[in-house]
Amino acid sequence: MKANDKDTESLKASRPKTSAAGVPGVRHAIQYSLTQAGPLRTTLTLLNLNQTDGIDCPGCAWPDPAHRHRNEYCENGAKHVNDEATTRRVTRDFFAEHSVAELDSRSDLWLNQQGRLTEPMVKRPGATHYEPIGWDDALGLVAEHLRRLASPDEAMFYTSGRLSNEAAFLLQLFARSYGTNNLPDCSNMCHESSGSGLGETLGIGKGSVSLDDIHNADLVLVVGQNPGTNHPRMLSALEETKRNGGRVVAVNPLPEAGLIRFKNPQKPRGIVGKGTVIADQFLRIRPGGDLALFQMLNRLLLEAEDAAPGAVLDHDFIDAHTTGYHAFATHTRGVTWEHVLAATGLDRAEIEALHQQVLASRSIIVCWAMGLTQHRHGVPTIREIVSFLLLRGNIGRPGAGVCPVRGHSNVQGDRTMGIWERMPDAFLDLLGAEFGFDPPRAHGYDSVDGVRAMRDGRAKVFVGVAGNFVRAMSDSAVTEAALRSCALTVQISTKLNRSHTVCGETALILPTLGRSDRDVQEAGEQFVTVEDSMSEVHQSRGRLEPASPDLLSEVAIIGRLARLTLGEDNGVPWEDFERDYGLVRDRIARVVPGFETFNARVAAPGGFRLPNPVNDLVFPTPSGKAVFVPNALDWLEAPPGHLILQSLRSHDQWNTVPYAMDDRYRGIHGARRIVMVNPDDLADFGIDDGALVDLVSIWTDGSERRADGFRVVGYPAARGSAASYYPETNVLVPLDSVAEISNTPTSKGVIVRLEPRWDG
Ligand SMILES: Nc1nc2c(c(=O)[nH]1)N[C@H]1C(S)=C(S)[C@@H](COP(=O)(O)OP(=O)(O)OC[C@H]3O[C@@H](n4cnc5c(=O)[nH]c(N)nc54)[C@H](O)[C@@H]3O)O[C@H]1N2
Ligand SMILES: Nc1nc2c(c(=O)[nH]1)N[C@H]1C(S)=C(S)[C@@H](COP(=O)(O)OP(=O)(O)OC[C@H]3O[C@@H](n4cnc5c(=O)[nH]c(N)nc54)[C@H](O)[C@@H]3O)O[C@H]1N2
Ligand code: SF4
Ligand SMILES: [Mo]
Repeated sequence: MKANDKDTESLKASRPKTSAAGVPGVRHAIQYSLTQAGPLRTTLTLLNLNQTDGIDCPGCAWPDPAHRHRNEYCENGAKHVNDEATTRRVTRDFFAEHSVAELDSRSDLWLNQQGRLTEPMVKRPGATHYEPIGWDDALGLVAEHLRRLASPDEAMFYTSGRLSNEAAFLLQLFARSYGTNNLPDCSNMCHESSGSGLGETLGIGKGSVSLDDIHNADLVLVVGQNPGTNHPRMLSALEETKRNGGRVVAVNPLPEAGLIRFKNPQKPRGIVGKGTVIADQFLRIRPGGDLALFQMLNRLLLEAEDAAPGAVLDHDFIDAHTTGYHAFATHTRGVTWEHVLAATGLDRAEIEALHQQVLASRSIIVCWAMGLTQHRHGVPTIREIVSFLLLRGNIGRPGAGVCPVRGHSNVQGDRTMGIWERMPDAFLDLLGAEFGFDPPRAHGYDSVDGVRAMRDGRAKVFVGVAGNFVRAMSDSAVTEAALRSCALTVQISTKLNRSHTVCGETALILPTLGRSDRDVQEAGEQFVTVEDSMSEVHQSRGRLEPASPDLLSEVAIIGRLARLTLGEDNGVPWEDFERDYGLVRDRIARVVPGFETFNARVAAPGGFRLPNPVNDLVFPTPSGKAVFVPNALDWLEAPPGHLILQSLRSHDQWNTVPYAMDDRYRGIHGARRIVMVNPDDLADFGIDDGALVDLVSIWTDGSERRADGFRVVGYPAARGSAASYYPETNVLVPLDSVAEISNTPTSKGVIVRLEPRWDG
């Protein structure tokens, strides 16, 4: 049992908060920052955070406004950057003191709190400890393993969205030059369903709106997203929407604090007053009910049009720019209230009230995140949302469009740079022509297929950059065994995490510069670039003294590894790229559409916005038009005595990394092994608030998975649902439980029962 399995004793649960941020938010951010980075580095990071010549926030992908405040960051952004800027260090003495087995018994929180990694370390076959190794030997060891593999497809290269554009471009170039498309990334577990659903219907897997659009929309639907914690500055944008007379509707199984009331810490009113009420309507939906909700909204639009022909739908738009309308309309008219009410757990009156808001709104935006994408039917749900917008011409118009809100700060950019196991041929053609090689064409492994391949012995070398794969992936026991079966695991990381303790026969930890670290190469001080959730590309420049003199940048590590693996004469000037990142950008400019004259344009303060053809009503689909897709209605049903469990983030964590044991807005303090359940469901089950239970998930093949020792917290969640934190609950998600088409683990739709413990 790991240490985080024993933390329920100190739980203090109080009433959930109804407002977010304001003074307490700022105080919490500064407190955490000071415990990590001390006053000097805290001041430096915060003064530079999200400024045009400063550090791009390593937190989420929410964009920066054109006119920036001196304090253009949120509580959590401050925590994320100072978690990286920490003055704590993990040295060779630390690894001599703690065996790998001992480190593996520590909690995720404890591992992260040890501080920044400082020099390359190796765990040799059979060894109990990591020991120091020089950079040349470390990279030579990886190259030797890679060259020995029977096929390049026995290796895989995982990344998270922390990687810069420059490093991401070089990583995919290296993987493809070496001969594989095995480039799984965190997107596979995150917004892949958005990419699949948008790609099929609009022809491009990205959001179409800008911050201005959000500010000027008549109606913004925030669906399956908790911005108060995960994209805090989005609340400032929604506040602006409201000021301009727009409305906001939240659709969520939980009444999330920031959506109900928001205190803007940048405005005196936000600090002293009661704050803005953000959501005009809140629909407490059952997890997985959103497809049904949007199908009914679409049916109601069709019926409203029948009643007042020409007054509701945008027929000019539908005729000129879409295909599939008639089949879609016929299908949608068959959707029944009975099914929709069962699927959503909502009242008919609530849905009709939302329909009235829709009718009253000329321009509509739908924003969403993991509450939609991490479901079996995530892709159909996104397609249904697109149809909802197409019906009234809410695409390619100011104040209207699709807004998948991305997670990691550069997750969208990494995909643009070619981090994808299925990049289209057009990209591979340009890449091959630029560097004089023939990139492999067969699709590679995504995250789920990657685990299957390691489990089955088809993949033997795992290289991870900037993430924590073993904790991020579903079916923890299977994923752990898969990684342990590898001949070599390599982690290019800033901080210690579980992927260093659950490792292959040989394991390497390669420490690297973070966003906040100054990056000086032969040609001088370097900056990198990132692309946010709204396709704005801009610079990020590290400002702090690096955590250790022995760190290499990601660009340097990837380039040196490529030279050692592929040989010096492989035709790519890796050494020049390491010397001057501008040379990497020159190549990106020639390979990636939209990046023409990259260096010149990214030099401008604030950078530039990539074009989204959809906004010019150009749809890069096979038909050249946006596509209405009729979706079979699907929703989640739990057998009697069971609940639909969603695994989500607390306010005090960055993905797999808890910063503290609290979830302030939800009124939970001192524990993470908790499960939030509606008191009426608890009464039905005869389980007391505060009881100790095991969570047991069931799967279609009859198998069960168990997570021990969770404290029950009565919570105003939708009936029939439960919520608990990730990564602790990943053990419950079967590897084969994935979204159709996107192959994303169904982290928000796990069927579980609560088994009371005798020792509770
Ligand atoms: N502080 C902080 N910020 C982060 C992160 C972090 O870990 N910490 N992670 C970053 C990353 S990588 C990502 S992807 C984003 C994630 O951002 P979010 O998607 O906001 O993150 P989650 O905590 O997974 O929350 C999912 C939300 O969807 C709701 N939900 C769950 N199931 C359903 C459903 O079926 N229907 C509806 N309508 N709602 C549902 C949940 O109640 C919750 O409010 O945040 C990014 N920002
Ligand atoms: N059950 C469940 N599972 C989920 C989710 C869920 O909601 N529920 N969410 C999924 C989602 S949306 C995502 S995005 C994934 C996240 O999965 P990952 O992206 O793999 O995980 P992170 O926790 O973001 O990775 C943290 C590690 O990144 C390293 N790191 C941080 N900054 C840098 C840097 O600048 N450079 C380098 N090289 N390393 C750095 C640090 O060592 C740190 O320990 O998890 C997924 N898994
Ligand atoms: S909203 Fe996201 S990008 Fe902006 S400061 Fe907060 S964490 Fe950073
Ligand atoms: Mo994510």
